[in-house]
Amino acid sequence: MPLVSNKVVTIERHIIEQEEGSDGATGDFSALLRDLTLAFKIINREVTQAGLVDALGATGAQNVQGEIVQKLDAFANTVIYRAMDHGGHLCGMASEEDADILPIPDHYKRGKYVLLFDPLDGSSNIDVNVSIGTIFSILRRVTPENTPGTLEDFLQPGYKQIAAGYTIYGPSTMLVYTAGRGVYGFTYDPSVGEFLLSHDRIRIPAHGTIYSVNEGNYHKWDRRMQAYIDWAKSDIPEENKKAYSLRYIGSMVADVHRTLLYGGVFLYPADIKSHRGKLRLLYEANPMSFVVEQAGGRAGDGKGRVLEIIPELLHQRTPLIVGSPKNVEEVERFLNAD
Ligand code: P6P
Repeated sequence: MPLVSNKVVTIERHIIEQEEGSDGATGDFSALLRDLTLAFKIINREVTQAGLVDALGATGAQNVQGEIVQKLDAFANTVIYRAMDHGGHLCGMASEEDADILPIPDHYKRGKYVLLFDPLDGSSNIDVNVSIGTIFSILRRVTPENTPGTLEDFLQPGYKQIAAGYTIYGPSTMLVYTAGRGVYGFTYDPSVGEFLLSHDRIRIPAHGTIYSVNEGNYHKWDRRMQAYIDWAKSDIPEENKKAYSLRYIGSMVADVHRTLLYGGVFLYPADIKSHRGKLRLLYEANPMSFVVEQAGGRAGDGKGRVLEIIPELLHQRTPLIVGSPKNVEEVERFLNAD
């Protein structure tokens, strides 16, 4: 992916240029994304300093998922809510960390969008300095304007998203997003405090030789998924196929980001313990699927397209197979075999 070299394009400038090109743009959406990038800058500062201050470790509390809440999870959750509650663009929010939807305080104007987010995905890796990330998804409300957002505004299929993306806090911090007109990557330059366009119109390779899955769950998978994994890791001369490489970080944002740039496939299948898999549909699978599809990739749950799943619950989970189109087709060929 050629880095943008001769222009300094901040994400603010990029969003405005994108808006100028789209009909019906009101500037509302660009203001919303600007507020969101402020939250990412604050989270980035805390994440990069976590080892130096008492920000590592757990809070001792559990979230709605029954997972131990890390201090940085709670911090990121609060930062995003406070950055977004007063801008007048949202009528509600939903977070992985909270059981119910988060209302906009009555004294603030309510807008025409809802925001769903996983404030710090992969947070179990925080204490060992592995890349983690924030995932976000934006939908247009479907209930009457100027009223509090309701669950109906959130339980929409992923193809209704108007924007989605993630920020990965790694060796460098990058924001990757799509608003349905291609995928763009912005690398954070802390010396100027700006996200600068570094990956213009990201396209996922048509095929890759990396598969990314937690093979520790192999014995819990359906035999068809086991057959795919056995095939993926094998040299098959008669098919002119070399063994694929396994790369698994255990932080979805990092694994999907690598898949987006290098190609291949990331999988979190259903298993005999978790019939719907582990990943959440609304604020993990849907936003990542939107980004990968916009980059020319595919995203399925083993039966169909992730973005066409009709949600029933805010925190429902889904199996996920996402990546290069040819790699996802390879998996689906095994899952649909007799
Ligand atoms: P496992 C992190 O907790 C997460 O939600 C995703 O970021 C990641 O892909 C997955 O769980 C890892 O789960 O079961 O392989 O440790």
